[in-house]
Amino acid sequence: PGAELPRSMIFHDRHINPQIVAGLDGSNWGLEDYVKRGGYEALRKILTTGMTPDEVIAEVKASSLRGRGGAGFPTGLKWSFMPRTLPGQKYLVCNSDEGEPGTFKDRDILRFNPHIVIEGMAIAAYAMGITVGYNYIHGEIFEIYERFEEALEQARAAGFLGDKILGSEFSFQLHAFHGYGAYICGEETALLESLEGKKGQPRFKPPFPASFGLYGKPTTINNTETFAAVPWIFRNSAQEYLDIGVANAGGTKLFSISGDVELPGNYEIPLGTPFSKLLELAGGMRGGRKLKAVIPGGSSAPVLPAEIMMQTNMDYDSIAKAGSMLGSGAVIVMDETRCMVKSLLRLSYFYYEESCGQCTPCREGTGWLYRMLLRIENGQGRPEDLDVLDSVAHNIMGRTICALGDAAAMPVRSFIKHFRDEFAHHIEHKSCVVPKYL
Ligand code: L3W
Ligand code: SF4
Repeated sequence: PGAELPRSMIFHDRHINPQIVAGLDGSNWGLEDYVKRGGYEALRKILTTGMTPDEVIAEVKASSLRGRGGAGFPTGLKWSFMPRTLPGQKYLVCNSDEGEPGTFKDRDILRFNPHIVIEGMAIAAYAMGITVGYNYIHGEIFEIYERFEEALEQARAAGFLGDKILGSEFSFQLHAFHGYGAYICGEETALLESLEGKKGQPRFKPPFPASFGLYGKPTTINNTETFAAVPWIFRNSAQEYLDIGVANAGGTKLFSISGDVELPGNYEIPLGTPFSKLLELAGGMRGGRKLKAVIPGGSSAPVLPAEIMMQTNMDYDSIAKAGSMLGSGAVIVMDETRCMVKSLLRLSYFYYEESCGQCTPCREGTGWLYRMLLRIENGQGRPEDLDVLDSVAHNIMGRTICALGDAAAMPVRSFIKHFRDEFAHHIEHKSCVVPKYL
């Protein structure tokens, strides 16, 4: 499917589904195969042609690459925040602590193509005058961590990492760090705390990591997929990258599709591709059922009804205009058999469990949301509950240290906004609007 789309930058095939993933038996992830695919050419080009760090940052800016971890922040701009000429230690960190429900792209990049992340990080380190980096890998995925360690050894032995890389004056030491498996450690400042060996709790921002990061030193943190996108830009050009996507968001993006589709999996497609095309790539709706709703950007993003999604393109601005977020690109597809109360209850339980407990609105509010939804699901809902739910969610938003508070509130507000009748039916009739066997 999708043969007319441009070729993948990250995988051999743009269209990764469980069959293709199974076909990649893991034997071609190593250095030799990566180099055969053109790997480390971008780093070599930069170091041997005398491209300056400023030129590297300018090229990333021109590509309109935006952060793939959830916020979509412009990568070149973030790199330019690093006070490069300031004396003292600076750090580069890769956020591979993928924990957002519905998201499973970074683990596949690290599983099938770890060197592309190493090359992207080395280029970033050169651009920002950084000599030490860490890849913080989600604590529940052991084999990825082990593979990354192996890839690091290969890169060091071949002179792509370490002192005086490829005979240049540039040195970069990169290390893998196995995280603790808590969702909150994916929040950038909690990740830094955790990397320092402390409890993974978010810090107040500002100061941003660009000025006060790891061990209080200037630090740049990017997502795994963001680093993985960098080598292609330099092997080809910023303009070509930009041309693939849309005006202010260049390139392709990996979408992790889960839920009620025939072929759940990771799909790499150009930003701006219509959602309907993505659904088609994923084999369409499972069993030919009707599409009911989609969470387009991981569980923190507001849910959208089918009518809106089918008219929307998969890029940051289009999804924002439709009322949601592209987030990390995790597309959760729900068909007509899904109960919206039960789905929201499941999501709310997640945030209630994962709240780190530092701020009252999040610590208490996520529990209130969960318990009220449980009451409705169990047939004990009260008529005023929907307004109370919305008001609790409203009062969490913008009043917490990190984005987890908003992430817990946004699904609640959007589910009630778009599917209020279904919630009201649960409360009034103490039963689900979805027939048990469709
Ligand atoms: C220096 C400034 N740096 C912003 C940096 C900042 C960060 C980046 C974006 O949340 C979202 C969240 C989740 N000087 C700066 C500056 N920065 N202004 O730019 O910052 P921000 O605050 O917009 O976002 P964030 O705190 O990084 C991330 C959403 O992503 N999300 C979460 C996904 C989770 C995963 C996962 O598990 N892998 O992806 C999904 O939608 O809700 O809104 O680096 O330092 N003036
Ligand atoms: Fe912790 Fe929640 Fe506050 Fe974030 S918003 S710091 S997860 S209590």
